[in-house]
Amino acid sequence: MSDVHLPDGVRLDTGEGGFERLVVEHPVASGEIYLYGAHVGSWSPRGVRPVLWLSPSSPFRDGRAIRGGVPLCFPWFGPARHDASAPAHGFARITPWTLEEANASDDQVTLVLVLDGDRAPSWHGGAWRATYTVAMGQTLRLSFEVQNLGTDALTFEEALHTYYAVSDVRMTSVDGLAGATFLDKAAGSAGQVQGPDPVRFGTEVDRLYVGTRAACTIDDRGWARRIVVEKTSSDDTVVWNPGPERADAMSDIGEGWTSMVCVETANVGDHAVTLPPGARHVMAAEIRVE
Ligand code: TA6
Repeated sequence: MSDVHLPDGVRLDTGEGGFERLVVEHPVASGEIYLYGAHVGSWSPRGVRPVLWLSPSSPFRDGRAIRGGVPLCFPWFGPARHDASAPAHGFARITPWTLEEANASDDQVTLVLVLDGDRAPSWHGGAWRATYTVAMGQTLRLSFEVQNLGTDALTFEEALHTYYAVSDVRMTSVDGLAGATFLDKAAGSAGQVQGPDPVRFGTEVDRLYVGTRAACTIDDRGWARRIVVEKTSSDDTVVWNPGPERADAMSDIGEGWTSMVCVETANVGDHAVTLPPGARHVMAAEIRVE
């Protein structure tokens, strides 16, 4: 158990799978964050239906990533290039984090979680520190900082692999990427350019939009709501929905593919971050519902 003082509106309890979780019940918002993976599991501004999708069949087991919410991908995205046996999307999402600070104001609850290099000493000699600040209010602010504590340069990839809840993905589109170049992982092709139309769904969509800092809007016609995702210090955006066939092969998604879409704030591939010794980098996303 953490010895950090918890303000009114925040409690620590045991969630799914026996994992420790911070529960936020505040006049402006409610939500939860698992210490395992510093995983934001839910967030709802007061009076608004849940903004994030969390799979009802998610595993809550050591070594497995929670399916849904906001998996934090770090220090690599997708399969590790240096070691085929290393966990996909990095170890941060399957490692317990430590609560460092918890504050509440009239407008929001702010929780700061840290992951120190000694939790994964084989990577960069453990000479690094990650700090994740989650502010829940009318908006959700996710701020991910990495600090290089070593004497060599530190290179990493990162993504806030956010799963949004939608009425039906087939009645949902994503705006904001017109003109951006993308790598289409589902089709296995690179160098395509998004036309003026928004991204639409129905079959598998797995796209890495490169070199875009634009805000995206998830336009959900079924629930008549728009979710706006603004970001800072992020050069890439990933858009993912597995579609029916791929989802069918994923026990923790299945029919759920119609209820979710991922729009991810990222720095990956050519936009991996390199930090000189002593430097730090902060990538952030700000999410609101209109
Ligand atoms: O962000 C898209 C993606 O990299 C897809 O390729 C898909 O595999 C998805 O993430 C989920 O990955 P996971 O390791 O959580 O099953």
